[in-house]
Amino acid sequence: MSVKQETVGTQGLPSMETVRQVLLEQDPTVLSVVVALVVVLISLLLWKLLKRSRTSRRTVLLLGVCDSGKTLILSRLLTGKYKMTQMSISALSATYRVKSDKGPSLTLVDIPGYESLRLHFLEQYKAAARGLLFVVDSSAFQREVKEVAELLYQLLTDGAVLENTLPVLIACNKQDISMAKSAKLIQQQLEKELNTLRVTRSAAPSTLDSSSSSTIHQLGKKGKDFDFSQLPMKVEFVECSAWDSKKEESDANLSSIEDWLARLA
Ligand SMILES: Nc1nc2c(ncn2[C@@H]2O[C@H](COP(=O)(O)OP(=O)(O)OP(=O)(O)O)[C@@H](O)[C@H]2O)c(=O)[nH]1
Ligand SMILES: [Mg+2]
Repeated sequence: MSVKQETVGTQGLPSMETVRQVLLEQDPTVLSVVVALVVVLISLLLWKLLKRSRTSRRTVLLLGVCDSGKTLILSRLLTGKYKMTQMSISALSATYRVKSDKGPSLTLVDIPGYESLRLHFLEQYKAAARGLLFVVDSSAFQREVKEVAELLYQLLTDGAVLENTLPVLIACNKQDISMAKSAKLIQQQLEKELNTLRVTRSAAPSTLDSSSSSTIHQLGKKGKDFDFSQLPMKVEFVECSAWDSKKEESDANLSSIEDWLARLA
């Protein structure tokens, strides 16, 4: 009776002492092989789980402040055609077949730029996101830099975006307009602005609605001036135009976005 109590734990399982003794009696090489096998199996399982979660997320969110050109870009990507647009008041979702040999499809979701709508739809779609297509009006950038940086800060410190290390493409749109800033200049100014923002944000208490499920995280490396390479996700900058106002036949140049979407899919 007393022997049974020593070898069997409270739940009818072998006690730790018994397991230890059995393991000590084994050949150490057999033991290391078993441990290595268990480690390999667990890693395989985790890798499969991670892969499944990535392949099940096939949505690309088009984000950006009002009037940056998200809806026109979506229309061009889907049909190639120019379309008159109005301020979006709802998210628009469509299937997009990427331009590559395999031709897998993605779901593109155009999130309205208007602030309160944008937050609502972002919460709704972000869990399914595979990547973010962040559209900037390069011709209005000087005027809008603060607003653009605030939205970008919110996205880059979002728990779901960080957890899935979502790739981000910053599409510097409206390059057909002569006043348009280059992608390089936009990147530099955004880095400066985000650097300032993270100082003010970390000093001030959060002003976010407490009902929001978003968790705000640290942006970039502490004690270093911010640059996009410090982020866990890949952030790329490209120039594009969804409309060429200078040409008779309204043309578009969205090949950089199409290439990114093909790589993402
Ligand atoms: N010149 C020029 N105009 C553009 C370009 N892309 C979009 N526009 C114009 O910019 C305006 C706003 O475009 P939308 O696609 O409606 O902008 P949006 O980002 O969807 O705006 P919200 O729905 O308010 O968030 C429209 O008049 C477009 O025709 C471009 O590359 N060049
Ligand atoms: Mg729109």
